[in-house]
Amino acid sequence: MSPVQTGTSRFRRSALLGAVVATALGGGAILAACGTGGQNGASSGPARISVADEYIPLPPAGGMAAGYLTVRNDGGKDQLLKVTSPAAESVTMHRSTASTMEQVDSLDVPAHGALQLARGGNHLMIMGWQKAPALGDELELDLTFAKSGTISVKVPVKELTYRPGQS
Ligand SMILES: [Cu+2]
Repeated sequence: MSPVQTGTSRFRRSALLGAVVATALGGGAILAACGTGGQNGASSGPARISVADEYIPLPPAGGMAAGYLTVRNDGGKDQLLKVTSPAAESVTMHRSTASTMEQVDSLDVPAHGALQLARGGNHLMIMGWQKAPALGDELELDLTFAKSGTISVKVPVKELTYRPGQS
């Protein structure tokens, strides 16, 4: 899915180094949890990222939009570092706490798990549209990961009440 093929040998070395550091810090449980059936401990392998359930609820004219998606990972851990869009000036990552939300510089993508950006939780905030989004538009988001490079997704604009799993 990644359009960017990173240099595999350099990549493997840093991934292995990461595993050594994690073990030294007492992260053995991570390896144990992911160790079944993997060659050389699955969590030390490359991240294998894909994006699912992406959508943007229709924003008020010219206004700020939220962006939701799920980053799935069938490999070692990764980190979402940056999101940009050619359709908007600014895309930021936010984490919701009990009563408020805060902008963050990165979001962790767990090994053999998923990073969820969903209503009420982590989300993207998108501002400064080149052109007001309309229902049915597909807006490009470019997600940059620490290990997996940049992945571009076309994100459909949906009704405000949309939930993933509906058509
Ligand atoms: Cu926010």
